[in-house]
Amino acid sequence: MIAKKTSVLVLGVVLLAMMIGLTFFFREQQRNAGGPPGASATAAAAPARNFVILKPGEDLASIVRKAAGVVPSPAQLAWQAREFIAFAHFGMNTFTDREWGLGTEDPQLFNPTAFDARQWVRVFKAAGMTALILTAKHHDGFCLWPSSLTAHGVKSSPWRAGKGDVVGDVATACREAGLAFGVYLSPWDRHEPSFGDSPRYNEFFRGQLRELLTNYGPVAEVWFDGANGEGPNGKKQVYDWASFYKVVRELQPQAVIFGMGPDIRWVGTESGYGRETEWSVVPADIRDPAAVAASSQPHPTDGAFLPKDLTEDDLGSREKIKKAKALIWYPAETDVSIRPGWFYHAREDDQVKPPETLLDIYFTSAGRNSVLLLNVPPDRRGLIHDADARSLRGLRRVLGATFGTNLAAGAAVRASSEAPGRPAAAILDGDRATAWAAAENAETAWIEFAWDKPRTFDCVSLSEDISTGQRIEEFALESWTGGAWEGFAGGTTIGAKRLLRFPERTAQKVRLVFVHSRTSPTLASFGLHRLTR
Ligand code: FUL
Repeated sequence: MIAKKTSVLVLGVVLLAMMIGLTFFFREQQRNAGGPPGASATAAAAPARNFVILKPGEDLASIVRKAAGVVPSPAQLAWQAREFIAFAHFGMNTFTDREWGLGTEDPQLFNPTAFDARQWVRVFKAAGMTALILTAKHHDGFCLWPSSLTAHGVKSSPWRAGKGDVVGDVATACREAGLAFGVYLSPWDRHEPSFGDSPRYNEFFRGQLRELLTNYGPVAEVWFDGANGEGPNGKKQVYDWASFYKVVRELQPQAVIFGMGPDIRWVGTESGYGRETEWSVVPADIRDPAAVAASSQPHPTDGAFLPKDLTEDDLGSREKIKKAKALIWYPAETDVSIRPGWFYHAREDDQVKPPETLLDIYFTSAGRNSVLLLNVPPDRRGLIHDADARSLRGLRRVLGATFGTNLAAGAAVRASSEAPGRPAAAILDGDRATAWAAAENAETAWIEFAWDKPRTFDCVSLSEDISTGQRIEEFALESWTGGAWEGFAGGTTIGAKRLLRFPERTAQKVRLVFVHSRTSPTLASFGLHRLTR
């Protein structure tokens, strides 16, 4: 009896010692991480940042915790919420029927007959798009605004007797309609004589940026294309990227810089079909401008992409981050055109992607933790062609009918655990700003939804609370069917939004299981839907 009591006592002491040890270990981990492993730790830990430096030889558990502590900057968070953005390729190529102009085109050719930026914006807004990025200058160097630095642009065209300003009209139309406005300014310029004369062209480019970022109100996104070749004199340009970023930060601090830039990453394909597993936290070397250029530069002979990181299937798994020197929040934008080309060509009027294809693309871009940047090129009149507008209306109809109603609403929600102030009920309150989080350091968890009557659905929508980082590595969906839990769908990453489609299912209880998470999983929203065409 005494021996038994003693062994119970010894066991108790050992367990207590282990708990103290573990708590100490986790505290240490937290301190080393320089960021919070869980929301409740935020106040005590170093302020959350959108990057973290790793130590040489750091162990994987520590790296994973650090990865979970990397969060988007306020500008990146605002960009992510835009979800569906319009891209408008319009310029000299519209009138020459080319995709890449040579830079030698006569400005007299630019003459839209019925230009109306408000019509573009009406079409885009009705489609549910929240922003518009305009090609202020494509590779041919023709400027859609009256730049004081070159004569090659609208000011030398017959359009509005050289007094027109496409950038100005589009920026105003966006502002009036409440759409964010962004500019694409091609670094590669096949017209500008100073191109290739590196310091001179860098100054010229900074000057153009200054014009665009000073004269047209707030700019939400600056798009730096990776395509790059020789200038008119055959010389290669060495860009001073850091100085370009400085101009953007100084003049439009709220803007994000895409592509050949530090804030937003090219998803790695122009098909519209993003990767299944999309991490917004990736090794920092992916952002190196030389690497980005190598990825996005189509090969001169075969049109294939050079084999470089951005096009790989896996950018941010444990395998990838364990070899990194630093990790950054660098989320993906998926650019794709509604037509085969980026610019308008009358011969492609019957090749506009139908609503069905656009819907697929929406599911595999916005629905895979990315922002969808859909290009809809205005025609030679300077209007969005009816074929494109029709397709966008079709898409909107399906999206509205499908996602307008959340069949999960009204459920009784239960979770395996809750962090203080982060209740499960927040998932269904319709407010993305409130979220559930599992108890601190719970790397697995579940949430159960139960209704008074069965629900029939064939699609699910999930959002992590990315303001506290991206954490979920694998999840599964189960329904209570025939007296047992039965799996019917699942995936890896969730991030800002994850959409899944599956064969129709009817259930009165659904369980969402977080199989692996980098630290306590969070969920801002859960939706069950029925695809309605
Ligand atoms: C590419 C460019 O070369 C295309 O013309 C287009 O602008 C696309 C969005 O990016 O790199």
